[in-house]
Parts: sequence; structure tokens; C-alpha cells
Amino acid sequence: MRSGRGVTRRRALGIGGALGLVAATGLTSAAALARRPPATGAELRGAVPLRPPFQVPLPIPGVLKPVGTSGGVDRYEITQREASVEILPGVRTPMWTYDGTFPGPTIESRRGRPVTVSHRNELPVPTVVHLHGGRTPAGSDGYPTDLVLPAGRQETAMHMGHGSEHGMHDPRAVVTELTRDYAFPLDQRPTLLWYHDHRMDFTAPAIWRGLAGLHIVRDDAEDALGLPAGPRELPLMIADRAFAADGGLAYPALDPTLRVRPGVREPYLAGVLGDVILVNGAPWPVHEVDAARYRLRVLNGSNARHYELEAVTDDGRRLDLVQVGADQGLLAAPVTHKTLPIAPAERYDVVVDFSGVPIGGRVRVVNRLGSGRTRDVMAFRVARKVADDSRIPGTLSTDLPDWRRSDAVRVREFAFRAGRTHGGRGWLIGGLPFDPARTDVTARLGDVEVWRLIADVHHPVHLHLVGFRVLSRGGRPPLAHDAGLKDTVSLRPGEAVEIITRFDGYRGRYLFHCHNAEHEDMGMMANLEII
Ligand SMILES: [Cu+2]
Repeated sequence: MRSGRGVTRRRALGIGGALGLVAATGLTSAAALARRPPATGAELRGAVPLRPPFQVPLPIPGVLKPVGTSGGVDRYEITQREASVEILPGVRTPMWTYDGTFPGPTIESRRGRPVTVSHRNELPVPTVVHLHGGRTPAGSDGYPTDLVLPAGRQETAMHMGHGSEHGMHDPRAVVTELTRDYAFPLDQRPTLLWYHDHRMDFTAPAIWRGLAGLHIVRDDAEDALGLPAGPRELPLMIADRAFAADGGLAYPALDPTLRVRPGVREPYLAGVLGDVILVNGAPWPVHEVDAARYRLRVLNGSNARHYELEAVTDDGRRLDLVQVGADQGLLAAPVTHKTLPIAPAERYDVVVDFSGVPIGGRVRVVNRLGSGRTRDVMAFRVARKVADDSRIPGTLSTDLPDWRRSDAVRVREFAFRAGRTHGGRGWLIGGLPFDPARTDVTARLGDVEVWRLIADVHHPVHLHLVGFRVLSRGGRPPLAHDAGLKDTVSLRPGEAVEIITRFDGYRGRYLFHCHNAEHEDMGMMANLEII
């Protein structure tokens, strides 16, 4: 019944282009789509010998200290620079970093306490910083043409990131040289955000090279819940990469300078997957834990890889994944999962209880969608018995918006599918590739809208500025992991998902796009103007 409907819908969408792309990845197209392939994209095989998993300790990214405070605003400084980073043991990997590390430093903020982050670009290309999930005024949201140019590169602005190859010019772009101050009011629900590069046409390779970091927002109400905290709260940025023989990151960019020609070589048009799974920048790490509850703040920071996570003990028992939060903060009440799918850019806030695991026992976090080495993600080693006074309250939050379909002033529909772009094959929203000079959606501040999003292959769809709720999937009620307030929703092949949101916060030019970063660079982005 279900697969029959799926096939009909895919035919109705006429996704010949997507089938071609999937075929190019080596899957036999129609059969693969009918089975709902776990991957959209092709895996890049590295050339560095890899050690067995669960040897490298889990790193925790350092928390950045403000350089000063004035008028109640904390000021941070981050330098974007090239650095040689040890990701694989004994191997030096040149990366593009925030402050020399991958992931970049974590920023910890309180709800409603504004911060300014001053970024200095010492990289050889223009950059743009976007705080994913941030409720941010448009001028600091990191619009893809609001470039920060490297020093002395003003004259080359038109050749770098303005989409010059496409003949696009963006008269509204606000370009600075060397530095830019990004102002984040953080007047929003506490949650795990992440900041990353968002330059037009070159977001995917820039993130791949290392431009990503975490930003956690907290508040007193969340602190008072009694969830696991301190060393028992772990941020986990999961991301795949591939390493060339010289230790550098491999990536199939058409233009390895990342200056002029965007996009990737075939067969990677549907997305670039790596053969090494990193958590917080370490390959298949292991972390020693107490026999107690842990709060895992999970981000899928991969360009294109999807995961379906489960926590399995060495004797084959699956531990419950108790979800307490989504992309945009706490759920109303906990939701218990055995497995948890996570698409690029999604976050889940999950509590796992290690108290039933024997001392010395191991719990592996596994990706059910992976195969061979990419099936493993990381492991926990249970080291000692302890007292645990943490808890998971039955009520986590009472401030979730409860927009109803009848509140919506309009319904819009967008098809996310493969197609022709200026440069060749690419990815389209509503039949069009991204153009910074075209307004795709004009929404009134305060309006509630329902959007119906339709996919050919997997597309994790992200809206800037606002959180939304999932209303339906494939005409059915949302799935258990769709609970809460989200800012990224994973469309599965052939699926239509309805979301509801209120355009709230700020007026100005924002975006919505696919967060498969390769799709995003190859056209799958659109403008959202709030008036
Ligand atoms: Cu996509």
C-alpha cells in the first residue's frame, strides 16, 4: 500500500532528472528509489590507512570566552584561518578553521542576552557566517552574498562568490573587508545551534574543510529541570569526511580553489559522503562514562549523509534514546525511541541511561544506514558506579507554539527536485535555481502559513529565522521524531511534508534551502522576504 502510493507520487512528480542523478551514483535508479535508498549521494573513498574504531578519546570543543562585555552584550572574536589539525592519529590535515580547531570553539549563551561575534577572515576566499537556528536580524543572518573578503581582495569581489560565473549580481549584498561583526540577540528558546560558512555556491566545500562550530543557548527554566548536566551533558557533532593520501581532506570540487566555478564532479552531484565518521572532529571516538544518565546534544553536521542512530550494548541490547528536545529546543514531553533518524543539520537532544550497563561494558552508537566502517559512529565505555540525581521530567516545556491549520493565511507548495541550472545539472526549488536578485516568497511579519514541501530524493529542508512544526508526512500524521519545534525537516524520497510556522521576529531578506550542502550549492535555495 505504502510503496504503491510512493511510486505513483514519484511518477506524478516526473523526476527523470533525479533518477538520472541517482543512476550516476551507481544505484540502479528505479529499484533503488522504490526501496527508499538510505543515502542520497556517493561515497568518496579516502587513501589514508585507518585504525580500528573506538580508540581515540572523544574531544569536547572548548568554550569560547568573551573578550569583553559592554551594555549587557558579550563580545566574542573568532579568526577564520588555515590550520594543520590532527584529526586522524599521527596525520596532519590542513583545514579551514574557526580559531584553529575543528569543530570551532563552542559559544555558550543565555536566552535573551545578546552577543556580538566579530569574525576576522584570514582565509584565501570570501566567507559568510550563518548561525543555524538563530533568530537573527537579517543583517547578521549571513546572507550568502554578504561576504567578508580577505584583506586586499576588494577588487576581486566580483569574481569570488558573487555568482559572477552565472552572470548574477546582487545589488543588496553588504560586503565587508577582513572583518564583520555579527549581532545575535538570542531572544529565542534555548537549544543547540551551530554556526557555519554560508557563502553562495561554496558552502559545502567550506563546511567540509572545517568551517563549523556549536552555539548553545540556555535558560533558567531548562537548567531547573534536572536533566543530566556538567560532564554528563555532551555535544556531539557527527560529520563524515574522506582523507587523501597526503592527509588532506579529499573533496570532488570542480574548482579546488573554491573561487570561481561551483559544484562537484560526477558521480557526487547528489551529495558527497565520506568514508570516515567523525564525532567532534575525532574518528569513531570512545568516551568513558559513569553508569548514569547522559544528555547527548546531537548535531548531524554532515554535508549529505543521513544517519539512523541506535545505542547498542556489547550483548546486543538496545538502550532507549529518550528525546527531550528538537532543533528548536525542548519538547513538551519526552519521546522514547529505539532508533533515531537524523538528516544533515538536524539536532536531537537525547538522554541515554547507562546505569543498566555492567561496569567495563561498552555501548556502541551505530548508524543503521551505514555499511562496513560507516556503520559505526562512536562508543561509550561504562567506567564506574555512581549516584545519579538527574531526572527526566514528564513535562519539559509549556511554551511550544500550537499553530493550527485554521490559523494559516495561506498555503504554499514547493517541489524540491533535480533539474537544469545555468551551469548544467543541479537542484531546484519550484523549478528554479537560486538567484539572489529574485524574491521567491514574500511573507508578512506575524502571518501563519502552511508550506507543503515535496521531494524527489532526500532533501533536508531548512528555513532561516523561524522554527516550524511538522503537520503531516505523506498525508499521514507526523512521525515520533517530528515532535517539537524544528528548523530543518527531512523529506524522504517521493514524500510530501506539510509544515506550519509563524513569520516572527524580524523583517528582511532570509532564505530557505535544502541542507544537503551540495544541493544547496547547486541551486537548491530560495529567498524569503519578510515584510
Ligand atoms: Cu536536497
